[in-house]
Amino acid sequence: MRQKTALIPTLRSVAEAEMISHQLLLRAGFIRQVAAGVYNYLPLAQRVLQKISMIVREEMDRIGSQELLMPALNPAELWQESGRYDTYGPELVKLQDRHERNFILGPTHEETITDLLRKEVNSYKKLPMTLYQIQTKFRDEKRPRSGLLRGREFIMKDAYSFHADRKSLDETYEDMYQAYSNIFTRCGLEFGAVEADSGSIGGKGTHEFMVFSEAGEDKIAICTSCDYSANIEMAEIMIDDTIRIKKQDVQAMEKIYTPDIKTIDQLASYLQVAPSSLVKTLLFIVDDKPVMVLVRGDHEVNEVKVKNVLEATTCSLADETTIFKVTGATPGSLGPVHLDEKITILADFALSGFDEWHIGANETDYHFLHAVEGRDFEVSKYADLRTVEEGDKCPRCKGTIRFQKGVEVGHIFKLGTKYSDAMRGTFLDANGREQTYIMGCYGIGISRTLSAVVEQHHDDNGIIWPESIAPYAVHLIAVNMKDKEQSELAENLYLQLMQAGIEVLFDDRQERAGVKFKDADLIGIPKRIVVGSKAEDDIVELKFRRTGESQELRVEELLEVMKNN
Ligand code: 9G3
Repeated sequence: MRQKTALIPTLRSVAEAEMISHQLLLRAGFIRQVAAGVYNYLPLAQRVLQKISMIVREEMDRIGSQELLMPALNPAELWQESGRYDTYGPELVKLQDRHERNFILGPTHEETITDLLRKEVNSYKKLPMTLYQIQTKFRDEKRPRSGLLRGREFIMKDAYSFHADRKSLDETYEDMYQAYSNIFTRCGLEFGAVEADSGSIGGKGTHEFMVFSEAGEDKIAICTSCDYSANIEMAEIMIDDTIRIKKQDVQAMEKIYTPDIKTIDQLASYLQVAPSSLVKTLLFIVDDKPVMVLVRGDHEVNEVKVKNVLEATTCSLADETTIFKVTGATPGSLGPVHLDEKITILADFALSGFDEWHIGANETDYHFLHAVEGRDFEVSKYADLRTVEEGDKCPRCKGTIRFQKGVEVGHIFKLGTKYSDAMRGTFLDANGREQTYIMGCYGIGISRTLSAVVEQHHDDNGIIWPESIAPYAVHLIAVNMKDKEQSELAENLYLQLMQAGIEVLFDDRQERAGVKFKDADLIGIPKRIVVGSKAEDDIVELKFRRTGESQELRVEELLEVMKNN
């Protein structure tokens, strides 16, 4: 491609753009914003997207997954059938056709594919079957941000697998895990596969592929001694198994007046004790029912764990009005004593050894001292309910947990029968009995992967593309196009490189050398050939973007080197 006529609108600086990848993609002329969370992918970006897609296709095809293409425009009925038309609310892009029939723009395709399979694949003989597509998805994010990392329109590879039994699902899951590892390795990413929230499916039902980056929105808990890693949304806590003998003779509860004390820290300084000896009480609404959750004063409640312990689908903190209705008190004075018996009380494992609890009295501005579990109130269930913290012990090896930030580029799930049950997706087994498919689903953010690569591969001067997904293999630069020797040699090289099947971007612009080199650094093509003053001797420079190393070569040598690399 000749740069003279290429659409590569580089910029010396950009105003906004919080993330380095967003900034560099704008400055290097790869993307332009069309609307909040909606982007044009300019020619260079499109080439990178195509390369990432080809790697994805090769790895998917290798494990026997078949490519198809489903529509972006989907009838609302399918989403009503699964129940998700209402549960996803405003994030789902909804629209009507001219006959006022309801449609959505697909944010993911579990419904569409289940509908297809239930009509077309009804025998165990066709199973397992895995299908994938690479397609633009639509999600009306509340807060689109960070360029391509959280767009309202983005490119995703989504795959779905259908199985007659669990074992088959496990096998495909393993294949996908391996394929995803290959894909991200081939894209030049440093990543980790971390255990993630599997909802009520349980077990090791889901992994997120995380690219380590300070710019990431996700926090990952990583053990410094073993290979345990998990999203902090669900990272397990090591259960301390020391047996504690509780004191038997705790004095009777005492009610104390605690005006203006709303937080654990305030209560701790008022009572002159450490926050870790106090109990934090929160009220959640879990599947429409109030649930009281108790953790140690210095710990944080993990909503995802609360939801999973109760095998629920929704969980959120109760608002003040609800709290008052349920307990008769304001948020700073909640506790498990004298609570309606019908309300579930969950307590974190860390509280199981507490002899006496100092807790809210369910009466505004009052607390109880010396409450004893079993005597003054009952806990419905002890469980792992708190969020991990740096320095906690690893749940596998008792090593130390540290945090890292990451960007999620892939996610694999064992779905089970959630969609096939809801939509009656069935097949006949070997005995002629009707069975529900067991499903898996597997996603890769293609446009996200592109920005994650830039996030990991750049320097102060610009992007440094890994060869596997670089928009071009070589950037050919004629320092002075007005110089006849230089322009002729460059033109000649351009033709020869193309004939050799090498992808070349040829900077044939009548620009100053400084401008050309700055642009080349910004764009980040891995190899650069500079045709300069030694053109008359048939000598050019070959320079590597990553290391900055360069060597002078005669043209014949250069062509040999290029063909062999
Ligand atoms: C929606 C909207 C947003 C969503 C979803 C549905 C996330 C939704 C999860 C997934 C799961 C997997 C197939 C590929 C791998 C991931 N955001 N998810 O289901 F309606 Cl508006 O997408 N899907």
